[in-house]
Amino acid sequence: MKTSLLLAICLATSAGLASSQTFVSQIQTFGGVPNFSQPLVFNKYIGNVSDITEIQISYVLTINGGLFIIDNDALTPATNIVANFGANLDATSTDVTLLNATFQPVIIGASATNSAVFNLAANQGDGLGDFSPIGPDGASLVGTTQTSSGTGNVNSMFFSQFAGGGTFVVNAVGSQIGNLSFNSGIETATTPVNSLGSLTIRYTVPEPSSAALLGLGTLALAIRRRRA
Ligand SMILES: [Ca+2]
Repeated sequence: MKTSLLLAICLATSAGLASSQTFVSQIQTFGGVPNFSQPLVFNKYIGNVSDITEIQISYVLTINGGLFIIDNDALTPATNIVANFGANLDATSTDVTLLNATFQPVIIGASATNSAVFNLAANQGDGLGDFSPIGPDGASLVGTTQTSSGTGNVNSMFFSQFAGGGTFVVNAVGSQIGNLSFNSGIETATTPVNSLGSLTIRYTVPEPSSAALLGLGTLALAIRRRRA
């Protein structure tokens, strides 16, 4: 009597051969003196929305120049006044939804600023509307070059808006920042900063070559055993 046993072991593609991913990135630049809203045109991903595992939006914002004058016109000193002077960046769109996993704007309130702390004496004889930077009751903050950058991810429920070809517009919305931590009796005058920067949109999708290799990852092993 003979029996035979056929044992087939199939080793399916497992984690070790998982498909690699690649990035499809596009960058658009903006620049000028805020306030502005500059439309930047990006391409949608050409392919299936199901390919997309991540949509990342990043920004770089650089400011330079400008002058922020503060002048205490009150009869009392002003101490430890924090001055922030620079530019703010928001990314907005009416074509696509730029919200993250917690439904907050992906890029909002991104800022590059000059900051300094001032101690101002009580008013020294100048008056309202002269914006005198001369101390000890006045000071000025000269704009220097400052850069900030950051990244956010689009909520996956909106990926379909970014796929299938065509274009969409993202607005780089720049605005001036010039504020004081305490401003009672203090007047300010601003020569705006200049700003420049970029927005990058990056799709994470499968690497084509790896996807093709998935079909070759199966190993079949047959063992035949006979016994009398
Ligand atoms: Ca003054």
